[in-house]
Amino acid sequence: MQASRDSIIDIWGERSPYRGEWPVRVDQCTSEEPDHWVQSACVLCSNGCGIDIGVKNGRIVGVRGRKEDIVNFGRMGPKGLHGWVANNSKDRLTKPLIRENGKLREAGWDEAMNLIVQRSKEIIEKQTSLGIGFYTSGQLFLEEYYTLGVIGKAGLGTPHMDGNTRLCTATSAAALKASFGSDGQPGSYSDIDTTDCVLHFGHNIASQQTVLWMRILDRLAGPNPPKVVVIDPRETYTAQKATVHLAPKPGTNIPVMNGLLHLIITAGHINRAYIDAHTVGFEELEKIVTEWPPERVEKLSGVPAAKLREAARILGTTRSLVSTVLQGVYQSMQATAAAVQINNLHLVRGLIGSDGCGIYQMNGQPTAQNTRECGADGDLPAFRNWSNKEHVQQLAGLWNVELHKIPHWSPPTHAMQIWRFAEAGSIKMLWISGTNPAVSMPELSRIREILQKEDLFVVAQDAFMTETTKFADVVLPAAIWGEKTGCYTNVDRTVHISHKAVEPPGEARSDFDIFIDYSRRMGFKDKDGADLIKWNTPEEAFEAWKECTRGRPCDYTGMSYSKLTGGSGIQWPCNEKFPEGSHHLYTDGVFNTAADYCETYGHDLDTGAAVTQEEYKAIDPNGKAFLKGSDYIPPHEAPDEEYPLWLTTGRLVYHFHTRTKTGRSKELHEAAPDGYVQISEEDAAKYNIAEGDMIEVASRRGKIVEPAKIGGIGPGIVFVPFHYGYWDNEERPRAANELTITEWDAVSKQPHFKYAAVKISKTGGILDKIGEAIETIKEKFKPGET
Ligand SMILES: Nc1nc2c(c(=O)[nH]1)N[C@H]1C(S)=C(S)[C@@H](COP(=O)(O)OP(=O)(O)OC[C@H]3O[C@@H](n4cnc5c(=O)[nH]c(N)nc54)[C@H](O)[C@@H]3O)O[C@H]1N2
Ligand SMILES: Nc1nc2c(c(=O)[nH]1)N[C@H]1C(S)=C(S)[C@@H](COP(=O)(O)OP(=O)(O)OC[C@H]3O[C@@H](n4cnc5c(=O)[nH]c(N)nc54)[C@H](O)[C@@H]3O)O[C@H]1N2
Ligand code: SF4
Ligand SMILES: [Mo]
Repeated sequence: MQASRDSIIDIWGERSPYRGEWPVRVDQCTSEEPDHWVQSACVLCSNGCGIDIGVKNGRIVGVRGRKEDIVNFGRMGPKGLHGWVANNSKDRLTKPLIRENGKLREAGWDEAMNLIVQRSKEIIEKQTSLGIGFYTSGQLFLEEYYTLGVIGKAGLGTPHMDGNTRLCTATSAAALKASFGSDGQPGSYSDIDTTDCVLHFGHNIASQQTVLWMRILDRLAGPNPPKVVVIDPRETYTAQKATVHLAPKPGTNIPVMNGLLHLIITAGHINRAYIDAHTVGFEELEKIVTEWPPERVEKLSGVPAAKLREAARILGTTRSLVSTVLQGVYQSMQATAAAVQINNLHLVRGLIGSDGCGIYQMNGQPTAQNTRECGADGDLPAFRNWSNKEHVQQLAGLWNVELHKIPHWSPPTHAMQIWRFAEAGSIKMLWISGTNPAVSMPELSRIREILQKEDLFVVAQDAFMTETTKFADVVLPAAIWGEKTGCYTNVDRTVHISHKAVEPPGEARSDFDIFIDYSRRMGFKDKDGADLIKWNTPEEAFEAWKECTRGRPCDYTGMSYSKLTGGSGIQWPCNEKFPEGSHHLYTDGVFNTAADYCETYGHDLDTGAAVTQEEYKAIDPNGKAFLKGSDYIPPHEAPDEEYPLWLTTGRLVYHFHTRTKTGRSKELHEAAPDGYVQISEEDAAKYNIAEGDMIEVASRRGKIVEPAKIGGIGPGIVFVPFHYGYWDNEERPRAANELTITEWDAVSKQPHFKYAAVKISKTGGILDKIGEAIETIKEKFKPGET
């Protein structure tokens, strides 16, 4: 590989100290000199870096950052620089597979699709389309989600459609809706260029959004650097740069946030005029947080009162603030309630809608925003409200179908419930696309059992043979990034186009083509007998999508394929009023909460009970933001005598999820070849464990065996990266989700991957043959380097 730096060792590259305008630095990694470059964006995290794909002789041979892109100004991180090699990997799926006599065999597209259609029709005949469920991704393209969303809602009429975004950033959407009336990030990455303070809440940004972290590192190296507050139980790379690092016990985010808000309010560090003019609910919020003096917070969370005070002083006095929130909140106890407290912090201080003031209820996956926008998850397209009949009618008009065709008698089924219905037998066909639940869902023994059920017909659409496709009845080979054209939207609403650079391998087809093929074979029509799906190309789908967004918060009507091509990505809303897109939402302090406009009528943050349309109309905030408090609820499972330790799980800088892409890059694989269990020095001594010892971690649901990594974490807490499953190593149980719990947040329905009670023990030197891998881990991961 020829690269502008060795990003495995030098993760973030050279500093460009600045304040104001982030300088350009073009990062690149190629295996050969490309004969041409094709415009794209990276699909290995939600940061959405603008990149070009290098092509030679019809093959991808490298990538480089786009210097004109407002997201990255040319920069790339290790995953982006190396992950592309997976496209060329020899073990790509190239033909459909069908299960026959218990074994998968190759089949033609006609045979595979006809089988899916035949099964669909049989199920519909017996039990209506309620027997069919879809479990999709945060990694397909906008045009694919919209097509799938229309098929599910107006073709089949099933409410059972959701994505792995439920595991990922359902809480982001829920928190934004709860405070501001609709999804959509208020801020812009450009806020980092001038802000005085950054807060990372349950977000290891240094590892997980490496390029955004470069922007912060460059600010830290420049004039008037921002203060950095980090709330994370582990001493992550991010925490190492913190002005103040609060390390709460897992599941205690609410006490910490209530404590911070209490100190800020009692010190008088609030913007009363903003609160009065633009919010509702301050008194109730104040009442709840008053119960949380620092000493009480310390008792529950372990965060020293003095440190909490220091953080409150910084957050209470800063003149601008950028906050990021991610899985340490979204996948932990009281997820939505805790994420909402960040919105509250910005609202009570009036730090929103202007330069330097951004809230990023972060996304994780590159296209998660589009799953939510397009209605391929449990939302209606373009942030419409399923319990507002007029919104549903708008969609019926747009798609030219009867209102009753679109399921809106109850909330769309969330993923955890879809899996439950499959388990219970009422869902008979589950179509999985672009996700690997046999590694990424909680409580894997249960997921494997469901996937293997005799009476569940499983379709899995992927580029590789995975732990999930292994169990499918039909496997469809998917074309992926670089092999198809489409758009996607990153955290700060920047929309990028990714052009097709090369042909997919063998007979692999894009998800877009597969979904349209299904629709045609099923004969889905509108009410005049015309084809329901009226588009044949991604560009036509994009044009249809634009119409769907007209007048909604995520207005794309001012964009086009040609406008997105040639320069930078563009931030929505982009329409007549904002032809070049918009950096900020809510600049005028008017939020999307009006009863006829909002995406939700809201929920009780503690119980998840829905507010009805009548109740909402009675209190219509009509443009004011909600301040919503919440009191502490203890985690559903906590350490006890039998399982005395907290488990938490997460990520490493070098791998993306179940490693289907990053595990196929030699550089990334060798940088982090195996999983591990991170424990504190205190626990290592207590259990007589040395670095690299194989240890067993057991919960009530399963067990894994992993080498020990000591340090960088508090006593009583165990951390396991969740990347490692079985496609490349079946020797021992090692997937973190063997241990995790089937529980979810009351409001967002996002599962709780961030805590469970476990016990650990030494395995007594078995499995020595992977000693070499352990040596590499010891070398690569010094304590704290996570
Ligand atoms: N390298 C890499 N980057 C990625 C990904 C990847 O797989 N690899 N995936 C992408 C995706 S889809 C996502 S969703 C994001 C996720 O990005 P992050 O949310 O940053 O990743 P995690 O490691 O899951 O969790 C973040 C932190 O939460 C902390 N944590 C655990 N429990 C608690 C708690 O109770 N409270 C608090 N405050 N913190 C807690 C953990 O110690 C961890 O450091 O990353 C994206 N970027
Ligand atoms: N314990 C624990 N579990 C977790 C988490 C955690 O922090 N801890 N995090 C959760 C989060 S935030 C996430 S996002 C999930 C991620 O979990 P998954 O979604 O299961 O992870 P991926 O490995 O990204 O799976 C994506 C699959 O899609 C395939 N793919 C890629 N591109 C395309 C395409 O264009 N078309 C098709 N059809 N397939 C494609 C890839 O080969 C891969 O198999 O894991 C969740 N699970
Ligand atoms: S920060 Fe995310 S989007 Fe940017 S290069 Fe890295 S993985 Fe890709
Ligand atoms: Mo995610």
